[in-house]
Amino acid sequence: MARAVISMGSNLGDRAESLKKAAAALDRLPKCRVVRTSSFYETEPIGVSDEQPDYINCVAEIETELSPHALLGACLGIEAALGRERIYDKCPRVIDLDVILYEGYTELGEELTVPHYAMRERAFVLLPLSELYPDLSVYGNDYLEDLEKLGDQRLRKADI
Ligand code: PH2
Ligand code: MG
Ligand code: MG
Repeated sequence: MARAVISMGSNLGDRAESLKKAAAALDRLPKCRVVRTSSFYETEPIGVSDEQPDYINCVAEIETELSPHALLGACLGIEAALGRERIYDKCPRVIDLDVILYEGYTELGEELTVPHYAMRERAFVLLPLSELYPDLSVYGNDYLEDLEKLGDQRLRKADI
């Protein structure tokens, strides 16, 4: 069994409901169990080139026997089942599930990059992650200093 962290985001439709459905779907996967999830945060869009609605983001820690690539495939399947449409890069979405960390595993690949290529620049990932790992030391990676530099990103706990 390995631990892994999935980052979830939504900025279309009933955002909180989509995150809850995605967490339930992750928990229902064979060889996969959701151990704990962070609070939900309402977050401004980061790194997008157009006007977009705010997101709701959270992270979930899972325990899994799926390989990193099988887990990625399962996440893409859940996104499709919840109605995600890919119209252009970083377009608004009903649900996005990213495998951001996987215990004992790193890869810099076309299909999958672990740790996630942009997580160090994203308070919407690091702040929820700090609820699960208060010192932001996760599977041998340290993110506390990264989060300290992101004070200008606007986000707040969602009232759900
Ligand atoms: N996802 C992106 C790009 N920008 N911004 C926020 N606040 N939340 C996201 O989930 C997000 C984003 C690409 O996946
Ligand atoms: Mg993403
Ligand atoms: Mg994604």
